[in-house]
Amino acid sequence: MSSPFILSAAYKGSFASYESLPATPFPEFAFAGRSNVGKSSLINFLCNKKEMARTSSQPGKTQTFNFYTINEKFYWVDMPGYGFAKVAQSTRDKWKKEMETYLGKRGNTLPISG
Ligand SMILES: Nc1nc2c(ncn2[C@@H]2O[C@H](COP(=O)(O)OP(=O)(O)OP(=O)(O)O)[C@@H](O)[C@H]2O)c(=O)[nH]1
Ligand SMILES: [Mg+2]
Repeated sequence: MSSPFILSAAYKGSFASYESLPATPFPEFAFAGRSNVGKSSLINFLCNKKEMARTSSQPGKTQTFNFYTINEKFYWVDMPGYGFAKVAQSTRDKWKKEMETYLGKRGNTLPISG
């Protein structure tokens, strides 16, 4: 890994709903934004890994909360696209609800140290 900041990065798991998220020991940083803006591509770029986060030219690729363990110290959370993914309106509505719940309710854990 060539970044001086990202020393390790590994896929942790995918979770379909806020309720299904596990308790985690690390702080979490979520990547949110319009569908197809490049959230998953940015994660791969920052980690210098081509295919850790799955990407697509079609909006609507990321459909779950996808967790990546960074530096064994925190998580990055790749979220579904906000707004106009090419999926059913009911699915977009569900993602909106799940993401807003996540952003509003997910608790902080320990601060980063070391
Ligand atoms: N030209 C250009 N295109 C890029 C670059 N990085 C990503 N892309 C393209 O931009 C699009 C973004 O795809 P994703 O990274 O899957 O976008 P996303 O925001 O995760 O999308 P969702 O998962 O649908 O919310 C893809 O077509 C990528 O190939 C870049 O540096 N340059
Ligand atoms: Mg994505």
